[in-house]
Amino acid sequence: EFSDPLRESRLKVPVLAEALGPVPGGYLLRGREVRIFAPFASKRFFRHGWQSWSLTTWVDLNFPPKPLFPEARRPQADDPFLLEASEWWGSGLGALEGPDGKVLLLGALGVGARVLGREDLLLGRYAEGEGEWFLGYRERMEVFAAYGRLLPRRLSKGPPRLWCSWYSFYNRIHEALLLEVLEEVAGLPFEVFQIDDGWQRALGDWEPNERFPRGMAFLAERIWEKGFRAGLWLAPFLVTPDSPLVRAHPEWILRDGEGRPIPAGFNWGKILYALDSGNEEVLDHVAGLVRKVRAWGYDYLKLDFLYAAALPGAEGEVRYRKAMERIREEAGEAYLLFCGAPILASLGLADGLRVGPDVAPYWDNEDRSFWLQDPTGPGLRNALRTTLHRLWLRENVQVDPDVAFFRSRFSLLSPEEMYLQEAMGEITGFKATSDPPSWLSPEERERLWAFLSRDKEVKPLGPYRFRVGEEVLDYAFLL
Ligand code: 9PG
Repeated sequence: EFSDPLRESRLKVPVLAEALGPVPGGYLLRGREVRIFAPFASKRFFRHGWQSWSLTTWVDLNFPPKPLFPEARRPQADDPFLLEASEWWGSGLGALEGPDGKVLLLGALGVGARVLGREDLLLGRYAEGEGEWFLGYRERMEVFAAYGRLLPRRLSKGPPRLWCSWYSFYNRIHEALLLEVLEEVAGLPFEVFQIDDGWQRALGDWEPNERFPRGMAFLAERIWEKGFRAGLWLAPFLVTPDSPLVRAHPEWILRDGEGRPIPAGFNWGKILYALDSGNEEVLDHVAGLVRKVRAWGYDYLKLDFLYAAALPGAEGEVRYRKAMERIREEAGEAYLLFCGAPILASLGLADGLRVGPDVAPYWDNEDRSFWLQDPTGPGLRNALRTTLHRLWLRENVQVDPDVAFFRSRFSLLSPEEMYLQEAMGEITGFKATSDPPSWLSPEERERLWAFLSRDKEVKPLGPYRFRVGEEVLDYAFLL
């Protein structure tokens, strides 16, 4: 079928799809595969990465995507299909820039879709079954907003202000250390004290290790006593080949047609496997885990490496969504922060959603970003770039730009760099840090106090420019 759905924007765009009719800001299409023939040659494609850490930015169509190394890390960097392709594909949506600066956007309304971008073509395809699509041609911010209005929403009240153990102590946490920090943060207006990776015995063995001799319920109680909600990190669908769970239930591992485990990445010096989120016993196990940590007293759960539940990629998103619906049900009113999570398939279920790679107390790791061609590694530049291109999701979910740094101690960041991340906390409303107050100078402590206790007025001046309080910030230089 051939139609002209964008007549009102005076752009004649041939479309190969079933046309459903106009919606605010654009047009609705239907089909397993849809083709949009742009009547112009665009130099740039909006490439949307699959999960939290995946590259999301405008890419130059004159240069094909570069392979990411080492290969073993690809499953945790993006939808593996996107990284193997020789052309630019995005996850769920894609867009081209028109000659007048407006943006032609094609976005799936269902889960499990990919979009190919060429200078004069957007090709959308659902990995399985068919579904609906939004098509619009508008000013950049308007067209993304129009698309977002058609996606699921879950807007919980008041994005949290939290202390997270990861970006200071990484997995070297222990009970005495956390109790010490808890004393230090007690005077500050945090809401959540979140324990990150390092408390568990092993992936798949979610009991406290020997560094937490009095157990996790004990710590949760101390946290509540100080007036905070207790938060805990989990990677519920991830295991390593030596996890006790793998020995007990080899049939729970996600495998390909030949029975080989599907690679889920490489981290903590080990190769990673995924639990099969389509297996009812796995879902019972994960639901039991959520019930257990809730009973310990944790009502803020950081659910990490969630892409594992959707592997091998877009094909797994329907299964992922069903699994996460089950977790949402089990978690009740607990705040769920999804991390390393397929973005579009998480909307409507997550309270908070990490929308970029990890920050770090440095700007960029060039060994990784340049030589290994990996834009998903920790570092402030990578984190800010992808977060900036996902701010349009603010109307659908609380977007987490990751923690801000206030410390000059143990950090390579300049004050200007730190401020870019602090302001992102104001822009998103999601305010977190890992700095223990004892690492801060009196001025830095004052700054953290101000960050937590009042919200600055934020006014978007363009896609990368914001007025934050009295200052104007322009992030365009880092793209
Ligand atoms: C704990 C951390 C923190 C952090 C999460 C996640 O190899 N990787 O690609 C990779 C990406 C992110 C990552 C770890 C490894 O960090 O984002 O906040 O919770 O896990 O291990």
